[in-house]
Amino acid sequence: MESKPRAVLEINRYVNVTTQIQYFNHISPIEFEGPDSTNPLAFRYYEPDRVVAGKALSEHFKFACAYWHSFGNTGADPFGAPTRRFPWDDELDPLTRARRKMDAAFEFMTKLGLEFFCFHDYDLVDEGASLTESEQRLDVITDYALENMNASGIKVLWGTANLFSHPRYMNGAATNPDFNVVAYAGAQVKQALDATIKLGGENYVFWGGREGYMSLLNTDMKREQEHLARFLHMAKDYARSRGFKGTFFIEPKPCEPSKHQYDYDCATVVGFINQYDLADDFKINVEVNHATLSGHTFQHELQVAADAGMLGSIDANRGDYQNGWDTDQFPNNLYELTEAMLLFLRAGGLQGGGVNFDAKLRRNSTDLVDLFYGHIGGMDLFARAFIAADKILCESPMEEMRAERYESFKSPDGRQFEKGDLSLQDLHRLTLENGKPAQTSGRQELFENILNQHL
Ligand code: XUL
Ligand code: CO
Repeated sequence: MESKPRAVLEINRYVNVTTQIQYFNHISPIEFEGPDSTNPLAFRYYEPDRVVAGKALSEHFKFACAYWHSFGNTGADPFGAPTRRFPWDDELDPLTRARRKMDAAFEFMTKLGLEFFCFHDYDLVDEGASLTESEQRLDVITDYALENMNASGIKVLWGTANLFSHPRYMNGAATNPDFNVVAYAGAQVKQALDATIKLGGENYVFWGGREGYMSLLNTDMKREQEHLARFLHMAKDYARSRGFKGTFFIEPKPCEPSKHQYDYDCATVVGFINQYDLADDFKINVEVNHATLSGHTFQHELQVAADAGMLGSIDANRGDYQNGWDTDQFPNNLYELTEAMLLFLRAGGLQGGGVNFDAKLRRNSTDLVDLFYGHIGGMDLFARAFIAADKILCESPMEEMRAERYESFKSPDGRQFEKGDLSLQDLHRLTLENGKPAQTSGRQELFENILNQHL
């Protein structure tokens, strides 16, 4: 590959061009050193330019940094105060604080070779006292973001609006029973769409943390879901009228913070998108920990989205099998991710999106360098799993073994069944003619062994 996706690693970007401020000055750019490297600040598997399955790894993944976790998560939890004090948070003025945070973000992404980021409106800058003040702040900070993006080559994978933190959304945003709150949410989405479009964002996400209910006793569910659909149409129509060509993603999650969220899982969202005539513009952003919270595997959710032609993007992280909440840890399970990458490859990759590390450091990981370890581990794991999955598909008998299980549908009767040319009476007649079916092993252990042998 001649083109260098990591051209962003220009030495003058280690110090912010305008401010000369450096936050990660003890850390050099992270390079690929191969599996034998003992350097904890190097990639062992992620070689951005390496071509696998016809494309450079960096193009398959489009790795993105989640602005809210990496530069906003202080380690606070419901039982304890923050454990991390980010140096940029020492600034008292909100716009200065936002600029310093952005300096840190661009220095971090440049050193790591992350070519994309994702943001909520109020990750970029604190919400103002009024909508107008928020809008003014966003205007200023998006100008500054553009300067940094132009200097570094880093792009926006997707933008979104935070419609869940402010108390005004305690009863929902687009699904709030109070029309005035619905209108406020609309105003905020307009603003977030304007910011995303200004920054050349490739996609726009809707995650509805408060779009659900705490109790059905006080909720008109059908009406709320119709409001949500109406709201999404309005957002889409507005963005299209402003020239936005990207894809909208809905990000399913079953619960937390609501007791029940309307975008419960991929199957629910596929149904919603189709029912409300949103399929031309909307696809799905599948998050690993949201999948496990809904009682499915990540692999299952990828498969459901892919089968509906809606596999848009991935929020990469992992949950904890003993805990019932969204722990958002960095990915580290090679076996499971390889299984997921088999589906990713079979689906032909993501439609418009990328792999966004919606993952946060543990509360007791308190150094800035820990941010590097988390992302290096995640990027390396994706590369390693992807390379293994490609080998399994190209070199192992797995695909043939899978196809073989359906071989009988190649018989004349099997073909007729698939075409819809047989009736239930035909199945009755055929069974009388053919007798008892022979027992055929599903060979699950062998499939699992083949996967394991390629790790
Ligand atoms: C919450 C979550 C969000 C979305 C964006 O669980 O995943 O961060 O990704 O709003
Ligand atoms: Co997410």
